[in-house]
Amino acid sequence: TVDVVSIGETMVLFTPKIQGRMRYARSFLSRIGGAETNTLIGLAKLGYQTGWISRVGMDEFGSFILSTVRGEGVDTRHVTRDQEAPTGIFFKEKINEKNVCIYYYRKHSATSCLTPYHIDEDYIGSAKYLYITGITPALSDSCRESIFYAIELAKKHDVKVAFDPNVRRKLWSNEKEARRTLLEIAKLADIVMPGISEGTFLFGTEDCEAMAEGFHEHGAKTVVIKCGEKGAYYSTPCEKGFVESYKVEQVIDPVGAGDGFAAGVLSGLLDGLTLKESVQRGCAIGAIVTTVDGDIEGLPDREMLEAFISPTEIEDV
Ligand code: KDG
Repeated sequence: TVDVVSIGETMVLFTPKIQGRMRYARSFLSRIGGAETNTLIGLAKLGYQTGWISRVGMDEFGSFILSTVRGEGVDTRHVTRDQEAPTGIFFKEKINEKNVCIYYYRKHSATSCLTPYHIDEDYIGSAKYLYITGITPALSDSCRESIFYAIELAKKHDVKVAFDPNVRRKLWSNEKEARRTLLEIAKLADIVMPGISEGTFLFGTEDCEAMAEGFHEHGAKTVVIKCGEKGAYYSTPCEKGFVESYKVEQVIDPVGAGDGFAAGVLSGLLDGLTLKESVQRGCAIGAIVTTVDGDIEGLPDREMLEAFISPTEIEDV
């Protein structure tokens, strides 16, 4: 059995060693990045059993991703390899502190060839949560079908569905289609965790309460809205509230904070914490992740998380 299972694409992430336009970069750091594995790795670091369903190429990048994700403690037995389609890659160009561009090379990638055939009913059925993001249904028709099939299996086996809409405009050819698909998944989810700008994209309002209502009207039971450095708003038919964020000395790289946040919320719920306490844990992990460069490198283990939430004075001896 697994605590949380997820389906999605992980790519090799190349970052130029210099700031500025990438055409002038001559050397790159290579790491991995993928919203779903970021969250699964975050959970694995806290001691949960997690499983990843995906497809990578039969190439060196596929091997790199598999050994990294497996090395972080995530079960990769349900990741298949495509003989023809390559593993996706992407680049993060830092033009200056405020201006970062993402370039995807993932069209027709191995993950976009994922189909419902690659999804194992018993595996999904053995989980406590199925974690979905809005990235996977945007990759291809067969990926979208796979997501709806996995949700159907989760419902059949009483597995809770958690959903982060994770809007990536570059991946959708049509905004209307994006909204329709994401709201359809939200409707089927037990818990929805959008960023505030995603709530605005879906409901055309910047007000957390109004967007939470929008999600509730669409059938989502629990809504948690991430408001960046301000904190997070949570809402169910019985309770609502706002949790302040944790302050950090310096934000180094905010990418991956939302995925860390999801790991925190899900881990809290798995530990039997209240929704508010789980959201507080999400805020803590989101904040920690921003202090380290890279998507997964900043995800804390229990000890680091404890030390961040309740720092103890170190006495001089
Ligand atoms: O949440 C971080 C992700 O956006 C990043 O790792 C890349 O998964 C990714 C994507 O598809 O954009």
